[in-house]
Amino acid sequence: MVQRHRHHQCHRLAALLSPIAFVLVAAQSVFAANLSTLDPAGPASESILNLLMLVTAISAVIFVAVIGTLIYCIVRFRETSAQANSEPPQLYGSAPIETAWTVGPILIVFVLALVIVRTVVEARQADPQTGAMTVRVIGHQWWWEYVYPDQSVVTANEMHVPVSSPNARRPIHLRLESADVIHSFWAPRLAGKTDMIPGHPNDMWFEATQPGVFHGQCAEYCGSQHANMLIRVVAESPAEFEQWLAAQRNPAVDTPAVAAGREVFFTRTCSNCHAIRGTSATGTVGPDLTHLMSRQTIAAAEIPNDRKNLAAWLADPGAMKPSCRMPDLKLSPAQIDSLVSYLETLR
Ligand code: HEC
Ligand SMILES: [Cu+2]
Repeated sequence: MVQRHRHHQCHRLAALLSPIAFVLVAAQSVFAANLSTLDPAGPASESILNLLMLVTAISAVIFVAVIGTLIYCIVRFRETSAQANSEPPQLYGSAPIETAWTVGPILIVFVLALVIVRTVVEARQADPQTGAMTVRVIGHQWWWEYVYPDQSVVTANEMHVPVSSPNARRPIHLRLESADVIHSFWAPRLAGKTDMIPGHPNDMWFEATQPGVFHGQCAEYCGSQHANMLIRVVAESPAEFEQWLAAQRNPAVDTPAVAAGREVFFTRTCSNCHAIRGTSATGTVGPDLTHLMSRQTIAAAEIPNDRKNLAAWLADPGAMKPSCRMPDLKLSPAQIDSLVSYLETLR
């Protein structure tokens, strides 16, 4: 009996602590994954953080005032034995108090509305005229296509941008589109989230003021693999970025040693869905593979890009990303092996 009781308390304690533990673990992983709105890496996310801090500060003052008054009243006006059976003086209506608690909240809401509208307007017009570089972001179930129209570059799942500094600002303009359903682009350390609506392009602007790989997440439920539609934004020095651009612009190299794998690629329908510039593969259903090996991950940042994972992906994409839009093409182990060798030359 005692045993059971102890056990029970243990459960209670666990039940009490588990939400706290959950929040702590979630917070820790959000920071580790480079996803925290509390750690801005550019002016767009910074203005959102300022707004958050202001709203939190106002809420904290209200919280302290209300709870403080409550505690004061509980202590100050608690029942003493002398008054046990008598009613305290009753109060009916008070014009000053009622005016105060009507006008106060209206003022607070009004001030908040002004500040929020200002932040939203600022975010919408963040200086497109200072020569922002445009990147078209096209959401697909369940991966990201990145097109740099003025640089003639097409890539997938990992967007590269130059770092912006006060004397060499490099603002980025994202043109947000969708190939199928509604998605939403959100890399919290860089900017707020904006929906990607089929047939209705949206725009957003950001600057990355420090180098790094900033993570993000599709923020609008878009089907079964929505949770595995992750974003990677690689912010690098302008020189590194120019190098990356130049490499991406090149067509794929043709390596005679992997002709067997190349043959499989063109006979097993891969080229219907994937493009490899410099070859006759021009499919647009799946990610552009011209420089596949320049990316650290595949399948929307889900899976590290290495030989083992590429082979597993080709053996059965659905096993790694259930119900994804790439079918199991029933390749033989030998075909997979030569295909992976070919893919590995796409640097
Ligand atoms: C019916 C269209 C279709 C065919 C055919 C197809 N793929 Fe795919 N492929 C896709 C789609 C869609 C994705 C993205 C899946 C996701 O991340 O949700 C993809 C992803 C990939 C990726 C990961 C790319 C990245 O950057 O994430 C590789 C590699 C790949 N396919 C190779 C191949 C090869 C090799 C073949 C031929 C054996 C092939 N695909 C056939 C549609 C197709
Ligand atoms: Cu999505």
